[in-house]
Amino acid sequence: MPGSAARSRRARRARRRATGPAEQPATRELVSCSLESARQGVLHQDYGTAFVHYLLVLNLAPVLKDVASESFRFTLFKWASELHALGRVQDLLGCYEQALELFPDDEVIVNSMGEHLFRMGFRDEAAAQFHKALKLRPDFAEARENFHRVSNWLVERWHFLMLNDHSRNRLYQLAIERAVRQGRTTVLDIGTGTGILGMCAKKAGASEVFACELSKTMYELACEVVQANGMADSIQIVHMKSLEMQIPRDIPARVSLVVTETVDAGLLGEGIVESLIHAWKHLLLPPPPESRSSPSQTGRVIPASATVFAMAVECPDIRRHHRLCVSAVGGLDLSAAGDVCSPVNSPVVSGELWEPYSTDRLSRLRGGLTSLTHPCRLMDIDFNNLQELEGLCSRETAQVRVPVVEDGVLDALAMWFQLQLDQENIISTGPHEDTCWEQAIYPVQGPLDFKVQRHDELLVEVSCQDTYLRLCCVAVVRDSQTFRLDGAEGGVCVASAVGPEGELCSALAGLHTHTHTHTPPHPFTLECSEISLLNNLTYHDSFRVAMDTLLTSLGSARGSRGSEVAGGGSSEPFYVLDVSEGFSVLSLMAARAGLDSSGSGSVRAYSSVEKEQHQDLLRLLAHTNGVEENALEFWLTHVEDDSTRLQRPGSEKLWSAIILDCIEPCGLTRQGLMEKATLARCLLEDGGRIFPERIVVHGLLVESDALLQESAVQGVAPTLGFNIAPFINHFTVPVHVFLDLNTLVCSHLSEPVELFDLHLMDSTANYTSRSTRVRVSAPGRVTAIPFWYQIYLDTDTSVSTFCADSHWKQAAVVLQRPLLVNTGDWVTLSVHLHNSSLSISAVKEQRATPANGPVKEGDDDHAQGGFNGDGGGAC
Ligand code: 44T
Repeated sequence: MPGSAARSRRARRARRRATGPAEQPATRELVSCSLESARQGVLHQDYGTAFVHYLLVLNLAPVLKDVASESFRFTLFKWASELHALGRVQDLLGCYEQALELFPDDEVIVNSMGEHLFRMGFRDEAAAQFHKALKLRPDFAEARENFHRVSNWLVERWHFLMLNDHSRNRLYQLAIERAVRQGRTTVLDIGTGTGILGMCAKKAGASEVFACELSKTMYELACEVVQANGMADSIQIVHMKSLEMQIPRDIPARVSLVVTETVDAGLLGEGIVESLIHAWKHLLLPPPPESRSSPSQTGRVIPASATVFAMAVECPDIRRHHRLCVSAVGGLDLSAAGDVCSPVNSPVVSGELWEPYSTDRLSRLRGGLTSLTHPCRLMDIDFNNLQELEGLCSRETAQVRVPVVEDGVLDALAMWFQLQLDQENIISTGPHEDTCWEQAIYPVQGPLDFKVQRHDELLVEVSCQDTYLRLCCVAVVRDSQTFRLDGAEGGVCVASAVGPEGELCSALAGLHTHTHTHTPPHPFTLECSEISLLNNLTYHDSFRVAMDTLLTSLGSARGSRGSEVAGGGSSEPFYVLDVSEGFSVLSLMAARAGLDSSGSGSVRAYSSVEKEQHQDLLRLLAHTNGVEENALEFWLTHVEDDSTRLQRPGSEKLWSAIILDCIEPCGLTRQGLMEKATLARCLLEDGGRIFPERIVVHGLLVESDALLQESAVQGVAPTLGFNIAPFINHFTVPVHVFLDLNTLVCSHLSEPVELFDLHLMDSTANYTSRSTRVRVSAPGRVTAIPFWYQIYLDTDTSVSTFCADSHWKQAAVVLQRPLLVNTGDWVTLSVHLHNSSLSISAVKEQRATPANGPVKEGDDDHAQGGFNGDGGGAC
């Protein structure tokens, strides 16, 4: 956090001392004048002036703190939001620092400062504020919700998975014990996380253990854990990236063993090659020469090496997230969009460094997959060989031929690896292993109507670029002819080819000859969730139906009004606003619907799509769909304030329809949704609508160990004998997002039930709490309540966020203390709405005494979970 405050704080203290006690008459006079100025400031909404005067008053006369605290807070929040809008970040933080000097224990100010820090991207600092606010008042719901939100960012969920993976923990422990036994007793743990591997080394008898961790939150957590395990004096942890470590500043001398698990699903994405090159050059003793020398005088790395495997797959679920699979949606022809691609397989993304793969568990992909090749060993990497590591970064791309064994659409290369920790202990992240690991998925771009065939060969290029391992299927070899998939020179075959080659040829030629007049030099890039949204036919078709219905009804209403007034139809267009986040074609669909609905009038569509490339794509689609330029406008971009965003230009005019984007792809309602709906309602013309008009939340009871594993370190047994769980479990969040309920390993303990209604059109129908009784249909442990939404565009048209081609994932409240239930039991699910955020709790009803009503079985038997998005969802 900006640490500029110390000097001004000293100056303020000095000023305060010089001013003298508040009892002096001159001071009293000043205090009362200033207090009056502060009040006037508030009255005239001059919050900057008011804030300065309040500061003066409360510094001079602290006795007034009690009476003035409310107005002071109000002034602070108002002034802070003005400073925020003006981008005066330093001033804003300065105000909060001054406020906290006066009210260091005011949890509301502390929490609010955290919210500003979070918005500015200072996540660690924000977390510290939320944590502090919670310590000050443990039942402070907003601070708790904020803490959960930031926890998701700070402590990634895989930390829980890794700590719950006993076999992985044990294998690392065995390898470390072996190395220490052999005499490698000075150890550095790179990327220590919770400190577990460093503690293993110490416990195994290492004489000196050092550790580094680049995440501040994880570093602090590691310090806490190491202390709690009585090793604070024997493990020295530094908060830095290993690449910045120096001898003797950070560690006294070179070590004989580096242990690290800085590997992601794509093996190299956490920068292990770079870290180990640096470690070999600066932190490790030299490797053992051919002739055996004492292990204490030489260096070694755990893991010793890795072997990379890959196979080609056909998988509709991967396809719909990375390629445009439909040629039209909701009456719009999309063919002009060309080869839309996701950032993951985009050839160029302006200046940004994207991981060239996404990650998922192959076994959990919706609809399964078909293996088109056998798993193929692509490369070996020796982490104990500096020359090899250096060569990897500079080495030319390696090419591997992989035989196709099954016919199918080539959607992706899936990759995993084996980590040889040492000669005896091996971890595999393969799809058939029972581990916590996901696999890396490299989507392949190519024509959708083209299938690879048995006896084809794939040419796969393997390289190491920007710390990532890149796999690219560059060509298909069929009957000794090579057909390039990457558009490289000399690849596309002659047009006269016939038979199977002809088919392949024309498909590939099609890939490279998308020469629409407007096609840009590079394909359009959309987020995976935006591509799967475009592929969601049901969603767009439903909108089309609802939009047509609305335009027809508005048209006929106007017609009858027009005939009363002027004796004819109205030429005033319908104004439709789409405030969807990210890329959306709904505005264009509305404009297009205006063209189709003869007689009902034309539509002026307003899109809030922000990115230039997205606007270009919409303009292009407008053009190819016959929508005139002036029928589609872009605006509302860069406006923070919703009330301004929703106001139509020429504000006496009103909207015929406002399309709100209610549910984030991760499965949560958008923040501020109900407030936005309230604003939107006031801006509608007579008979106008908000889309959707209503959202119904559904949920069910399930038993799922998989979800528990991701949410907290399970069980009471210490992890490898260490006390870690209580510390990391502090970052447990009650709501899980981005679930795929279709493939989640779980058993259903009840039928789905309706849990809550959100009325966006009819404010009078809204309520804040609702309880629903759910009958248990199978015995088990209720560990989670997954939930999803039925989105009603109007009374007759709805879409579910839990359907086959949904671009939405689902979310679930996870109960850390499961409810033990039997068939026929009743569980009461209570949902509460607060600030557009829903929270859910589950209580088992006691069987024997139904007359007593629901009984809570201890504190944690009710799940507390705010489920509301934070806008940070990613594919
Ligand atoms: N997750 C895999 C990736 N670090 C593991 O800050 C497997 C994902 C995964 N510290 C599901 C399942 C799984 N110097 O805390 C992190 C990171 C830190 C460093 C100091 C460095 N050079 C680095 C590099 C990274 O190391 C810790 C572990 S990284 C492990 C990544 C369970 N989804």
